[in-house]
Amino acid sequence: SSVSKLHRTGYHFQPRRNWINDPNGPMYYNGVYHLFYQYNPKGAVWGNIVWGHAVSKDLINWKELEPALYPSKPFDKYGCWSGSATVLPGKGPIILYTGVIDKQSTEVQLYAIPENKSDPFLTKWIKPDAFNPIVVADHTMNASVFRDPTTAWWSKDGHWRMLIGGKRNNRGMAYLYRSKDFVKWIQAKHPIHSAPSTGMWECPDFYPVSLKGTNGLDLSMVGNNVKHVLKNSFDVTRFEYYTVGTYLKNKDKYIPDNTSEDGWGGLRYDYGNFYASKSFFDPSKNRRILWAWANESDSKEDDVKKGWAGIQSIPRTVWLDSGGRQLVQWPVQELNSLREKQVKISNQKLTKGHHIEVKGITAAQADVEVTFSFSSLNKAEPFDSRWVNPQDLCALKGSKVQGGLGPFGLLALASEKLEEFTPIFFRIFKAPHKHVVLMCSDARSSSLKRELYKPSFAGFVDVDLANNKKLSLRCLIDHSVVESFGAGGKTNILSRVYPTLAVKKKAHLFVFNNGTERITVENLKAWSMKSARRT
Ligand code: DQQ
Repeated sequence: SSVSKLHRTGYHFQPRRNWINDPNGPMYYNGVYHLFYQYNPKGAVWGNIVWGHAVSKDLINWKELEPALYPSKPFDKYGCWSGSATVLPGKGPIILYTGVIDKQSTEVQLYAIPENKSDPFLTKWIKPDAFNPIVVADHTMNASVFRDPTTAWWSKDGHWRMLIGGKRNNRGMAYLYRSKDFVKWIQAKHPIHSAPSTGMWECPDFYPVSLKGTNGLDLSMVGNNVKHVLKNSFDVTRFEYYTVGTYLKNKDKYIPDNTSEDGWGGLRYDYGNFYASKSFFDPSKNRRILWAWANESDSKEDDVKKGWAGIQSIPRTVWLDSGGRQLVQWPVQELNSLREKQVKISNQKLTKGHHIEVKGITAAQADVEVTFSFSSLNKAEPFDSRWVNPQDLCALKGSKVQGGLGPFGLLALASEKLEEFTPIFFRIFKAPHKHVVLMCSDARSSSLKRELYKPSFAGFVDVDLANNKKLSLRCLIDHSVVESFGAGGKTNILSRVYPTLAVKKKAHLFVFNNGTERITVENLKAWSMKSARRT
């Protein structure tokens, strides 16, 4: 039906129909990228979970295969939940995943191997009975919050190690396990890390990042110029947090740096709709790639009507910022192969209250890169130290609230007369010793439809404007997706929106400024995006 098609994505991954959630076991093997995902083969709501499977040569165009893992054994009778893939040198890939064994949601950890390693798409997977389940919760643990094994890493002491997410009382836990042969696993005495009052840690991810340059590192890589990242998905709020820190190998401990707040209030990959993420190392291009699930923001009833729910983010290359305090992300370069018609704007002045249309592209399916500049910071409004939560601040100071330096940015998925639009913008404040940059993607004005979740997503951007009075923004617009990268990927926000007027050819794109300081659109490039091939 037409409702089902209006908001379907052109180039963000989604299967032909039905529900999806977490990305699972992403990997590169024998020249092929594999993406598995939590999938309900029977409908557009969560349930009957199997591992959907798609393969690609370029991370953009995907071929959907039959599910790779589905309940077939007593140990995964009630669901094949999230997990990861590890490519063992010389031996091929192994999947570690969580099986649900009963209606009480008792969770065990399982492994699966390809039936035929030389099948180019690894379509069939087997779950050997001999050692499965490979890990069960011991009597001190809560087996219904014990899941999502990570990719394993190998250490010179001859052991593989991996993490499993969990909770003790209300403490989030990343349990650590060791194995010599990948099938017999022993729990380490202590979790690699835990934090009080954070609730269940779902989908942990743990990996090294280089202190120099943007290259990714294989998991087993440890050395001097390396830090580690630990990310957890907090079941309670459905937000993810990560820290940058040190992995003390001898002690099997991970210690976050004192520049990384640990727990609520910590760093986030994305300040929007981005959950259960997972990264993998791509040896063919020496990069680490990050995927996440972006849930719908419409109602369950809408999803049933559409016949589908859930998409994957654009795969993002991820690396450590040169300051060493945070990560930076950028859409994989392969995405550029979908760029079609291009339009440009340069050196365009924007005085207060002005918006200018970016014409000539398919604004409902586009890629936009823009750099804004301004000549002074003097008009930045005073920052109130009580504004600790950027999302609240964005709700208070939305795009329509006039400011000093900002708000300025883009109006995406806008109807001609602006009855609907999703503004993605910056607003700059002056605190006693620094400037505070707010980046906002405000869904409140995104749709005339009422029964939608329309949050004013926002994050702060850690940039030094004193020497460089510029801010850049990239937006991937895809019918019901606005995926934004601020300041070269330092602060990112994925939002799901469902315009009723600003659809297909009736969608428009504008640049705007609503602050008294004049803003210059130094350089804007926007492209119509082709749809990804889906077979
Ligand atoms: N989704 C899976 C779990 C995981 C959760 C179930 C995170 O394994 O903890 O579909 O979204």
